[in-house]
Amino acid sequence: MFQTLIRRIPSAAAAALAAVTLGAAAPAPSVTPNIITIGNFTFGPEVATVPVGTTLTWVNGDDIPHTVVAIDKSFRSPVMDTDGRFSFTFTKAGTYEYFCSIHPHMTGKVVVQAP
Ligand SMILES: [Cu+2]
Repeated sequence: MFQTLIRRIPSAAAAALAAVTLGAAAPAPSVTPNIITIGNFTFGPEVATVPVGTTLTWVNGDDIPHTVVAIDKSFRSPVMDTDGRFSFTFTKAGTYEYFCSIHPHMTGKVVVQAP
């Protein structure tokens, strides 16, 4: 009887510890790569909605050079060849419309939301 009780204590303590550990676990951080792919003369997604502080990376998947230029001049990439990348961190809320300066009919938009 006494020994049975002793044997139960460690498992009960372990269960309690496991419960505490699980309860304290932080939610997994978002690992979404914030990538806008340029393909077939199109930005994908054409409209990206992100929170303030997000870094977006454009990747040129076309066999043709492209650029990313904000209409309000807040960012401007160099010419990106195939697989070229350009990143920009959005520190202010707002709507940022952009286009490719080589092919101005290519347009996209980033909506940056305040926290
Ligand atoms: Cu282009």
